[in-house]
Amino acid sequence: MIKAIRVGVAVLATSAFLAVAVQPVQAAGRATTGASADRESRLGTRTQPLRWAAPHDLRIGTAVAGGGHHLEQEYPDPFTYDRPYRRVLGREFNSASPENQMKWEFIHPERNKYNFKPADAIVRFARQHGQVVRGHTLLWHSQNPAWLQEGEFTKGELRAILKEHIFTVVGRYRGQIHQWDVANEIFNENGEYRQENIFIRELGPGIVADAFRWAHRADPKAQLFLNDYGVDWPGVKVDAYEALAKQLLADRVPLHGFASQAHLSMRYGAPDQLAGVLQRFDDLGLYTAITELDVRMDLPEGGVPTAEQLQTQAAYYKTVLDACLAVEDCNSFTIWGFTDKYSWVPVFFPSEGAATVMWEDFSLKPAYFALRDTLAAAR
Ligand code: 9MR
Repeated sequence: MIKAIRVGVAVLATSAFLAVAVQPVQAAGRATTGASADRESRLGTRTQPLRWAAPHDLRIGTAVAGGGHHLEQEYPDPFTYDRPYRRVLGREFNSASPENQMKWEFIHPERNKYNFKPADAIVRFARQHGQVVRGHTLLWHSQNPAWLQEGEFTKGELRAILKEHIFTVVGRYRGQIHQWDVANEIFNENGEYRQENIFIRELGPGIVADAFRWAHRADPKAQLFLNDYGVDWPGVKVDAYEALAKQLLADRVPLHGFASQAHLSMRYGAPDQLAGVLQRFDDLGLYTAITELDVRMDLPEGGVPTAEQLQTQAAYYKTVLDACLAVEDCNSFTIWGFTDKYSWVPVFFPSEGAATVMWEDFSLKPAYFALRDTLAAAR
């Protein structure tokens, strides 16, 4: 009964908010300063935040901007000085993923030097705001420091370097990390191990199991994940992950979860088979998660998405959330940044953008309301 009442309220709210949400686009283009956008932002602050709309067993997260190649010139580290950004971050989410601050390049810039400050700040902020943290990432082919990528190491040295890194970084945040993306993007689209990954290339794929074992010893409570993009539809890449997960579990390696990043483009259709993909890993007894969702679109001339594009985007966001909600142990749902102000998308995909759920001034897009109302209805 109580559930029915809640759902009823959510439905009423949906239609009212969708009407408001579309308004700034039609009335004032991007409307970063328009009156309607202001009104919408204020409405947004008064409505139930995403984290409170969500079912209790599902964490709602975002990437915390900072350190990215797309940010370093203009915005050295928005998390530290953009107060409206911090307010929304604290209000809306109960999980935080450092977008770059825990990657090797940032946290381990020299062989014998770690830089924990930016990651520490996020972990502290998260604690103060009742948020968990997703650690990202330990074994990846990208954003590694030159000393590592270009160094001349024996196999033994390289293995020792990885082990030391994992024990140091995971150990520092022991007990404070909900989930670690231990292995990130380790397969190519054809399901073969990615040879660009220095550890896999030099040490062989068995290093993946070692990374999980070391991470588990360093923080026995953290849930340890495989994480990748391009796994939203069934295919050889998903098959490769399923085979690996089965093997790791058979070998009693501490693997706890499989995650789809879900970087989506409206060019390719909404991932309507994602629930089935996640279910395959749930069936193995693993947690599943959505870790980096964003939905980019081709921007029309002038750069302002149409109302129709925004509705389509909202439907994509909802499709991904629905998939997670449909799978029993999908326990974490993270969007890769919540505002276009700091999104990585336009830098990496120059003709696309508007990929997040809020405009640059934090006013809310239809995608935000689609998430909020879908969460409320599932609660
Ligand atoms: O959002 C991140 C951006 O700031 C970095 O410049 C970029 C460098 O590769 O990485 C972005 O985050 C990636 C994430 O760590 C792993 N999955 C893909 C994400 C988007 O590229």
